[in-house]
Amino acid sequence: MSTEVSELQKEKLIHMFGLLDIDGNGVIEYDDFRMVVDVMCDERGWSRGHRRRLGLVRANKRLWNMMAGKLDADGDGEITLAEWLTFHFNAFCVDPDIEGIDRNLSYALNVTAKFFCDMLDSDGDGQVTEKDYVLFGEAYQISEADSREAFHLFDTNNDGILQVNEVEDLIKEFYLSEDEQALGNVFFGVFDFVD
Ligand SMILES: [Ca+2]
Ligand SMILES: [Ca+2]
Ligand SMILES: [Ca+2]
Ligand SMILES: [Ca+2]
Repeated sequence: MSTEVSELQKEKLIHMFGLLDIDGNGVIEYDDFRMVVDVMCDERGWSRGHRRRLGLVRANKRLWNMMAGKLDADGDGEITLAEWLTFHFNAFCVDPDIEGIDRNLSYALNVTAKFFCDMLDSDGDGQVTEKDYVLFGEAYQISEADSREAFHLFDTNNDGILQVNEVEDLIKEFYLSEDEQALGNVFFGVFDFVD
């Protein structure tokens, strides 16, 4: 990482913002997060009172509170693209050689990665299957073909499974890598990167 935000990182952040803004109203709010959890749980047939559904809803609230606390600079309950980029740009501009990865960002990343893994690993056995990943993609409006193609790229040992720690690494790579070839870049769907 450098002290500058690369174009690739900027493109990825803008892509991620659009992805998280599920209802497409131009801001990220709690409703966007809630909708994804509802879609995932409905697809899995988990009723409102299902143990894992309740767990996900709780984790989702925690994630939202953390995100709102760090990213919603004016505290109006919505994260705008400007707020989103400002937080990440500031975090990326801390020189990791001197200060290590920015503490706010590394905390946010860990919580975010953990949450996505909880959503992906439906039975909590520490493994994510292709089906889990396709379902997750559907909730974020990523096409099944793209999800399947990406999964096969990620599944480097071809056993049809991603371990949760592999998934966490891919998610962190998505946020942090400046390498255009990094696998994690397509974890949240293929996006057009124009150099
Ligand atoms: Ca929204
Ligand atoms: Ca705001
Ligand atoms: Ca699993
Ligand atoms: Ca594997």
